[in-house]
Amino acid sequence: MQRKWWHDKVAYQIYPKSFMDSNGDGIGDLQGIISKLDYLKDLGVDIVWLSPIYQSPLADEGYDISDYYAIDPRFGTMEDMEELIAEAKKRGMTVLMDLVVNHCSDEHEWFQKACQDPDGKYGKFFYLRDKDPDGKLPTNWRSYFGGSCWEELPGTDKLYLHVFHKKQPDLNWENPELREEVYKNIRWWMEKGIGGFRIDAIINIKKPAVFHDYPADRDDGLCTIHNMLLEAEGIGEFLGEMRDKAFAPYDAFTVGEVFNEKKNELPLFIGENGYFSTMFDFSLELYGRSEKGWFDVKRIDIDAVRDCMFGAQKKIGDIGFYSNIIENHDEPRGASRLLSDEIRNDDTKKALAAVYFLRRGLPFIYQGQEIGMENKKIRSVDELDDISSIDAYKVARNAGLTEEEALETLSFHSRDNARTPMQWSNQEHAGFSTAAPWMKENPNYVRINVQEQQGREDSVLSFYKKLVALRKDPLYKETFVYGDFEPCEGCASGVIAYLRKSAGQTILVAGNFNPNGTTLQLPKRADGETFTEGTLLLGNGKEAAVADGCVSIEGFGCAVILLKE
Ligand code: TEU
Ligand code: CA
Repeated sequence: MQRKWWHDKVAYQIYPKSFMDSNGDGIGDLQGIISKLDYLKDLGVDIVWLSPIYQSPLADEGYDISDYYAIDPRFGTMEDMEELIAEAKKRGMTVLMDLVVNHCSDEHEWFQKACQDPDGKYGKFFYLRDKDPDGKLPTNWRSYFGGSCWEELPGTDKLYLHVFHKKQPDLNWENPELREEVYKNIRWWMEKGIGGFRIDAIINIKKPAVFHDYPADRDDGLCTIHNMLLEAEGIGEFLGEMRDKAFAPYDAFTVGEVFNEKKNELPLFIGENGYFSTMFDFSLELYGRSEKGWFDVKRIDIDAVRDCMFGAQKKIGDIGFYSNIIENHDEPRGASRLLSDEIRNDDTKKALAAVYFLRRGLPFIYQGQEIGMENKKIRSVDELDDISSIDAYKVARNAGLTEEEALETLSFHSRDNARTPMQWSNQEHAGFSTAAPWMKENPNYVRINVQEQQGREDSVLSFYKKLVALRKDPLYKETFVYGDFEPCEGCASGVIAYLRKSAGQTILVAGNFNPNGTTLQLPKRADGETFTEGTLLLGNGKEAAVADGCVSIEGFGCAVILLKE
């Protein structure tokens, strides 16, 4: 595999609205981010992905862009952005923008012009259909955020397609003029000195040649959008063109948000000269999902976490590099979702960190994950900000859940869980702002915050720092970055363990998520002998020891052990 500059790096996702507020309006901003660059540097971060900060009505919190060339005043100015890029560069870090081009905002000039003249140039930037006199919609597709995908094009006798919210009209990628506009924008940002992009919802850009209904899967008579995605063929032409015309000339680093690639498409997406540098491994996020809605999602336990993590490693092999995550701005907190109430504590948060982070691939940390931030308790539907949570609440109620049960579901799944303000200190508003934040802080900030963890040797934050440093340590880097991944089979339930191996070096990564101790069998050495000794490279304070081809680990322990060959 061809080696790339980013393979041995560590990435961090910032959700700007909730990261740090510099001017006391309760909204996180670019100057706030700049003020925390040293914190990120200290953590060992190299690549910083910003969720969208472009001009936007914020109907979907920035994933609805009304001007791709402007910064939303709530986040700052273009000068602030240039300063952020420069300040990051000074510290050896690079900034990624979020590329949201499946759709724009209905407040974008293109859409406004399409409303004025649907048959003109900008009408062709969208998917428009004539209204049927009988009111029948062009298709029965359900948008990701609920309800039909079709909405009246204001002031016209037409409808437009939106697979997300109605304020997010889909852009028509079949139109070469639209595609050139996208590439122009990418090049413009690359010229500004960013390192590349995280690419939003990209699989949705290709639609089937003929639009038609699929069998309804809920009482609303609509069907999931996945039907149309499955039928759509030929996304590669668009993605290959975007790579060649926009990314490649700048050697841009790109990470795709790809949920539904088809079988055998992995090499095309992230293999040698793939469409993207890397894409997220979403196997944990996809686990247990139900077409019925969030209320029907299956809870995940540690054995399922292990199966997801190992399955993805097996699938990717050495085709390319996945980007590894346990949470992001669309998901509940990893510590809350992946660790059940009975086993969630600082020790298991560290164990989870070690096992996800040291797999093959590029590790991403989502803001607050490094201090073990958790879900919040949602007590009322009025507290919800996220449009998809509001829909999920309705879906749950329609399916017969009580208000209490529906709120319970949301406390577990809501995207708002990840969007509460970053917990910097135990001061008022979690040190995020001097004013009341746009979204209420999680009350547990008094206990879980950066300030408290910063100087404390055994904090979750200190563990993350050590983890980052270990992956970059010249002594072990080759193994962690490029080494093979070999699962330890036959472990007890609740244990995740694997080996990372390169020529002459074998490192065990193991987490015991049970309250009781466990002993696991190690695979044989390359020479057929058993491992009998090891050196602990990183642990969480619990006992771990190698003897006679086995490793024993105390309850809730984790261990990264260099095995003696
Ligand atoms: O998400 C795309 C997506 O399909 C899923 O994240 C899914 O819609 C979501 O989890 C439902 O709860 C991307 C962005 O990450 C997300 O924040 C945006 O809302 C969406 O695209 C539209 O731009
Ligand atoms: Ca602000």
